[in-house]
Amino acid sequence: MQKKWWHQAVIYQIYPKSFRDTNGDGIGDLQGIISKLDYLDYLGITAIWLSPVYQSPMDDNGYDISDYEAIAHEFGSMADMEMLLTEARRRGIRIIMDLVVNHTSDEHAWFIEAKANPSSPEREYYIWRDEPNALDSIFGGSAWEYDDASGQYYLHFFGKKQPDLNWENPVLRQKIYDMMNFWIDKGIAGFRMDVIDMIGKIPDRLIANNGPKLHDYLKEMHSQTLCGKDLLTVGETWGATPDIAKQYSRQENHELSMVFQFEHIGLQHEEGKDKWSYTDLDVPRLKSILSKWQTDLGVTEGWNSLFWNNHDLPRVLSIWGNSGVYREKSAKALAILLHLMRGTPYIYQGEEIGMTNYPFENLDQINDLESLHFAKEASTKGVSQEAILDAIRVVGRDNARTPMQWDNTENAGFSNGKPWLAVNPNYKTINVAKALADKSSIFYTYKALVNLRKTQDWLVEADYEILTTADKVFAYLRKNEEKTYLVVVNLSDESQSFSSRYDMVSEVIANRPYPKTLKKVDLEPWGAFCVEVE
Ligand code: TEU
Ligand code: CA
Repeated sequence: MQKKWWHQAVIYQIYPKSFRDTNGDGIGDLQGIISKLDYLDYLGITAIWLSPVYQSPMDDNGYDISDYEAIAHEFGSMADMEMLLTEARRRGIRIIMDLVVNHTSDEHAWFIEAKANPSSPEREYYIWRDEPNALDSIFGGSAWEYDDASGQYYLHFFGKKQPDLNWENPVLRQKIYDMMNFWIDKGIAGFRMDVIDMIGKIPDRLIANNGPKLHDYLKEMHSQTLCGKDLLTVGETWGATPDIAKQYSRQENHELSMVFQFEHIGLQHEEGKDKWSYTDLDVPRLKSILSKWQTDLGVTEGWNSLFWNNHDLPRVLSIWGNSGVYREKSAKALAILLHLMRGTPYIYQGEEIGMTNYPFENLDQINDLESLHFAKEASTKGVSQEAILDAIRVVGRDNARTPMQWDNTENAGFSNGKPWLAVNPNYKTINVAKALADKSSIFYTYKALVNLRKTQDWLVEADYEILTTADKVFAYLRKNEEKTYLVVVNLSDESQSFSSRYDMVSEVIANRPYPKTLKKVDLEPWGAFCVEVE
């Protein structure tokens, strides 16, 4: 394996709309991000994954792009974007852009032309059929929308305002590569690729993900844009198995640096059902899934990404940790567990201070397209309002999207105006200012983990081995030729015990006092530690 900068990187995801508002319109902006670069620098992160900041009608908060080479006016201007790149570079922070090329907005000039003029070349950039088939939109309902003017249907795997692009069209593909090069030339450090495993779709055969030409397209994209540039690319691939992930991320394949796999996230809901059928965490299954990914990808065959959160997922503390009495303890435990595995860790804004889900009480508080579609469909099927709200409170996407909590002043220091989405009422106790002032806060555990990632080679190279323990204890070894490290985490609200044959050599990180012996350790709820052993 050729060592790359992103093997020792930690990436911080920013959802711009909710990070920091500087002009009082209640919407986060690029100047807001610039104003917080010193904070991110202090945390120590290597790069920022910026959720979309391109021009957009914001039906899906920027995942519906109407101009790939312009900045959304809500967020600022191209000059602000250039300033962000410069200011970030000055602090050694790289910027990774979100690349949303499975679909555009219906307000993109291509789609406007395609609709207005069925004989235009742009018509072929999208997918039109005389009759709809059985394909469903991921947000609910049919994936086909009727267009009166031409009497044809267009495909949209997401919202109606997100028509799917036709990757079979070589002219369209070239336009996308040119656009990517426009951003690469501006000095960005890579791309997070939105639902990239859908670009090889074959609608007529009901194939959405992992279509037959997907990897050909990615290789072509690589040769036209990424080749020789040392950029980080991470694909969002809901359908990836370890074998598929190797195909994307094996270096000789010249496709992507890594992918986000979601197999562990699947444990948030009942097997075979949709995300709204939320369920309690099955710790033994979490152990086996994460361990499988650790061992199967190895170092030479592929590369993992490591994450608990993103802008589509509930706050991990609320779903798998403990957002009450053990909030601090469980946040640190989950962080230690994940960040000492092999792969590139991602931190989602607010995770580093232990932000939690929002106590939504009615649908007027919801902005998310997916949640609103679900509420509509579920109530037609007779599901009660209470059950709908329960599901949204547990897994709805707006939980991750409430404004970042900076301090205990009005609106959590996010904005002087009315925030576009309500601030979590717990901002007086959970905020950055408070976390920074307390050396034992969650923030400093994250800061220490980020620093370990940058300085400890074993985190990249050492092999992984799971240990047999009590069901709710997750313990693993990282071993290289010289050294062995032991990570032990109690993933429960109850005390657990852990025993091993190891002796402790030195301390690495913990959310509790280090044990005196490893022969038998009494682990309090959410206790976690890592030590070097022999
Ligand atoms: O998400 C892809 C996707 O499949 C999600 O819709 C996911 O299934 C769901 O959100 C889980 O709750 C990406 C983006 O991350 C998401 O924000 C966009 O809405 C979507 O693509 C369309 O661009
Ligand atoms: Ca603003």
